[in-house]
Amino acid sequence: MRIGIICYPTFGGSGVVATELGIELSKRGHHVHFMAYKKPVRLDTDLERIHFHEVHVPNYPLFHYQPYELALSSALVDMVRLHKIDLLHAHYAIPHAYAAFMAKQMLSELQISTPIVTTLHGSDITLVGSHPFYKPAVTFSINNSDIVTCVSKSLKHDTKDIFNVKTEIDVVPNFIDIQKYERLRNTCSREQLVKPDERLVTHVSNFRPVKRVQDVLSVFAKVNKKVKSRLILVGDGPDRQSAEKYTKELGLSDVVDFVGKSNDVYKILCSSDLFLLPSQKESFGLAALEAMAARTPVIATNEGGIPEVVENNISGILTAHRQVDTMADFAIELLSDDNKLAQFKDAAFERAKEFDIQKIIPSYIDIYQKALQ
Ligand code: GMT
Repeated sequence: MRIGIICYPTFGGSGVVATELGIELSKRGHHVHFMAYKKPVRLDTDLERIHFHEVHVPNYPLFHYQPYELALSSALVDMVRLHKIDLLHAHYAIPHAYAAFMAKQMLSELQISTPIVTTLHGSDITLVGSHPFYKPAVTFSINNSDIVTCVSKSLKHDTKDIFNVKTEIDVVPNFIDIQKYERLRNTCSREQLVKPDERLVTHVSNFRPVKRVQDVLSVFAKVNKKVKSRLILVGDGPDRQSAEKYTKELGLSDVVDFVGKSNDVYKILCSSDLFLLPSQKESFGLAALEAMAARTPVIATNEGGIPEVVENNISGILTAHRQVDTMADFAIELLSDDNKLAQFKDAAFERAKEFDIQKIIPSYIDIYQKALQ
């Protein structure tokens, strides 16, 4: 197949999932054409059958907002025609599913039929998409996709709850390449990050308010009083500055590192003893799954799709959100008990294996074939 993937090129989970999906499809002999305003951060364009097309939006002074959707839908039409693309897979409803629909309409005037598969990722539904300014367009985009998928049962439920959805929604969970994690295992060097008697706690996110980075620090402050430990926060976003300020106020600057955006989180995750994800809402929690694939148990909230990924009291511990004290107590208990921690680490990895890319990809291939019929 010749598949066009439209995604965000940033560190967010939707872009990562789209990229890893495309790479695996290319390994299986499909031609994958990515379309985004920048090369996706995890995309290696030297790979065989992988192509990247950058969407340019000409800057015209008349426009207060440059019309990205227009440029994207025009670029999609060109790409489909030039590369004989069989179908378009839009990751994130806004504006990708909408632009894909416009392209499909333009192509149908040229007697070219281009099915659209849309994957909803979470914030496009629960946070941004449900805003009254976007809701009609998102509803329209969902209802006019040939096939719609969601990354968790919880997100499917939310989508049906928020929008007047007429299309069936398939749940296809996110995935990780477990073999890659296994291969990287002997490159892990914990001693570079922590002293032998220290525990390492980690958080990875885009520092948006929904991630509750402040709770990460509050939990860690309590943990650090009882357990010799360090905290590494990976990522960047609107709450980073206030988080750094809060770290100073807590007097934790010597044991907390903000390392910014990174494409190489594995080397931190594989050295970690605990991953914290106290999000207020999370449709799936790919960051937690990546931590588990690196054998790191997770303390998270039981919000959204997280319980579909992390099994409470087995591969991690789940609490209601804002329960900083409870999270800290669980973290102290886990980090103070070598046997229990080892058990949780093994369980986290076992759970991650269930989301191996090899198990999930066939669902997407079936969906593509169904869309093409
Ligand atoms: O979490 C974010 O803020 C980024 C966002 C994205 O679109 O990249 O993540 C969403 O999609 C990920 C991949 O499917 C999921 O793992 C995240 O849980 C989801 N984020 C939210 O629902 C807040």
